[in-house]
Amino acid sequence: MLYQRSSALFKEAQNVIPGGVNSPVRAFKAVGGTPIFAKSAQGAYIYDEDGNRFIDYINSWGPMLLGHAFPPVVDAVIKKTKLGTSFGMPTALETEIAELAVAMVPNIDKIRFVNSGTEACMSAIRLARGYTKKDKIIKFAGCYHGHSDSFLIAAGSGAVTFGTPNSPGVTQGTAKDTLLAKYNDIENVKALIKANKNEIAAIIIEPVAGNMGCIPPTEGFLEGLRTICDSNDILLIFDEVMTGFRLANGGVQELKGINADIVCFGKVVGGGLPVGAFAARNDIMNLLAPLGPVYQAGTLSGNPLAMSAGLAMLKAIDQDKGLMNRLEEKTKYLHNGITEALNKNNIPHTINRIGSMISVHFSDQAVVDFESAAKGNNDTFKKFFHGLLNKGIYIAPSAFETWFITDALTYQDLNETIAAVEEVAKSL
Ligand code: KE4
Repeated sequence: MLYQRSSALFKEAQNVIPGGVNSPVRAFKAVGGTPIFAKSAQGAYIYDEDGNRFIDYINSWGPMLLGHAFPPVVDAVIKKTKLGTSFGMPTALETEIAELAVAMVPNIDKIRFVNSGTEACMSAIRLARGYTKKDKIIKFAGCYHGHSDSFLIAAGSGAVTFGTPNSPGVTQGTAKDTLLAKYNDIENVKALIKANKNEIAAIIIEPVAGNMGCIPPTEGFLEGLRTICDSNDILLIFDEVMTGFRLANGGVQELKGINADIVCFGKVVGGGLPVGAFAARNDIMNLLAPLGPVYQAGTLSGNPLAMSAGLAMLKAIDQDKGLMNRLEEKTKYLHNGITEALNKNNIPHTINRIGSMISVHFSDQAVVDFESAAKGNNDTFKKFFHGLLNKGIYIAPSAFETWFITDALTYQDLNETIAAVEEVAKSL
């Protein structure tokens, strides 16, 4: 593969955009090398500025569940664009997508649309604090809820004390209200709650983690969180920015039969345009301005282009009763093929998979939390990433990310991917 054009574009970009990218993970820092610049995409394929074609397993970090340039989304956006791109006024379209989302997702009465997953999670925390009149939150090491200050927190000094900022610019004043727990460790959560009695407003979690690779909840973990929240007047927030409308029409709440108090969405819900959302039952959502005192706003929230893309996406998902099963089958097929290819070359690895989310970890231990995910061999991952990239397979440029399967992938694409893995495995 040649990347001359991408290399030149990257040099230019770095003069005017920090690190040459508008989101850090795109810069290939975790795997080295020069990021490739996308020129176009169609279905399961990305085409870069050098004319290379890649089978895409990032899919814009999740939104392209039905493939790039999905015709109903493209048609809806083109049609809507000609009627005006934003009004800053309510539109019937917002009600239509809200009604559909509320019908698809269990345990929510109202939904508020915003412009990103970060905004959705940030607003959900504020709402939970407003509702419970308590300040502290618990998040889990390795879970990512966007870049608002409350979430950019590393583990604090003691196991049950408050967190410390993990980015300059985040104040200690903010960090003191965020506690860090271990994913899949219910006893650790109980200890945190005991040490911070009656101070915790919410527990926010990726109910299936996707930001330390894909890590499903262990048996009973989510149920345990639900019980703990019920007996301690704590709201349970499911961050379903990745899993929403991907793992089931109703997300993990439907898949696992566990009710969250607030649910956050992003990615798929916008069909590739900037959309986030948060939703809950009436007694929580009615606290939001202009109804209630909890303020939250946005110039482009619910804008007609993003809503038309999102509505086309949700309609397609809602009406395609075989979609989730097809996605699961394709992901299972890929899982089995990669396992066989790596075992044939005696490469120690662990693959985590649930629905259309899958991740490959070069570790011979189970990957159940951030600590075990961090034990993966990153040098092997870097070789794996670049080896696949040079064979036209584009996976996430970090071992701490998930591959996103799209329904546009054919079994021929999957076979091509498995063959590439087998080839690359020979040199790992
Ligand atoms: P955005 O603000 O990037 O739309 O969403 C933040 C967010 C919230 N919650 C979860 C579970 C998420 O995965 C994300 C964003 N995911 C990353 C990929 N791991 C986005 C990629 C990027 O940062 O460029």
